[in-house]
Amino acid sequence: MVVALLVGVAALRGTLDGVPDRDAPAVSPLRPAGDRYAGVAIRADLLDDEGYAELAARAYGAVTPENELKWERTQPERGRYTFDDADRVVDWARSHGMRVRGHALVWHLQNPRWLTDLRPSRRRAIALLRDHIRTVMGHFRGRIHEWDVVNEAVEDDRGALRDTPWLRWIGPEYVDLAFRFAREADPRARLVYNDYGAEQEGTKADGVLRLLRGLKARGVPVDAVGLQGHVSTERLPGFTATLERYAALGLDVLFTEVDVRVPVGGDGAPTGGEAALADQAGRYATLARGCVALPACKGFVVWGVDDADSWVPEAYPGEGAALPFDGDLREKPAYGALRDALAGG
Ligand code: 9MR
Repeated sequence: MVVALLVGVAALRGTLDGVPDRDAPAVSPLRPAGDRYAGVAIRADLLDDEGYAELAARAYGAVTPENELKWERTQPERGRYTFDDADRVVDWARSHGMRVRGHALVWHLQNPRWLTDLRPSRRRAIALLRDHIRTVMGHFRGRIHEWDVVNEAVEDDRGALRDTPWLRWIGPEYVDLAFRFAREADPRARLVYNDYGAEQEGTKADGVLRLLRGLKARGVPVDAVGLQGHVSTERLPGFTATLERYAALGLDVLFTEVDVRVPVGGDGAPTGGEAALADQAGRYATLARGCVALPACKGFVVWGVDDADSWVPEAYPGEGAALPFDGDLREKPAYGALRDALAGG
């Protein structure tokens, strides 16, 4: 049973003895128009897979550590900070001439139990927030050019601030404070508000815009909005107009976690075959063209190197194959479409 399971996992990952044997294909790199960057989310533990690492370095010019900078990883115990995994990704990226986005300083998920179990006073909560932001950003000062300071603070249905420990402990001002502490911690870093489902018109985008407008009005140092871009091949109503509304606030716009999921069968392969892959390529191109058409759009990041390592199948049963490379690191139509669209084609 255990052996069968291991063989199954090995087959999925293309390994037999734990040593990955996936070869990186020869791809031409993404070269986005203007001063934009094209990036990819990377996991520290997968950097031992040479094919994975080589492909990422060949195709992309920037990196986001996928989980390594989240609170549970950087401050697993109160006052004890650990940066080994994040350092590994950051050092690897820099040794390949890639820039690094930091993700994420304040979020309601992937927090350690010691934190969520606390019942701090408002004053104590503010001190915790400041200490964390200061220590984490301070450690990476000069190596991480841009940070998701607050992630997913807006709820989906009403567009109000989501109920999180920080909202309960500090009140709505926690968002302002996080950005102010971030500016203090690294005055040269670009500071980003990051969220999902806000790249199309609707209550979510309205809520995000309302939050950002308030931050700007209060002089809070926010430089950009990060649109995650976890989408399917369905239409995105009001996509272009929504991007323009963010830019009109004087903010940069970034696509920070793009993937395009399609229906898949039990083997993880798209049930729609080539037509599904073509639709997916079209959707990548739409997002990338939206970025290139907008002078304020400065970056486009894909959420993972290949389909074997994507978060999507677990979160959306029956969907997956969401990235530009398949689980054997083979290039899918999405990659060429993304390359052409980002180049301005
Ligand atoms: O891709 C990440 C996955 O490995 C983690 O298990 C998951 C935990 O919630 O977080 C995923 O990344 C999320 C990102 O940090 C914020 N936006 C949504 C992403 C997908 O869930």
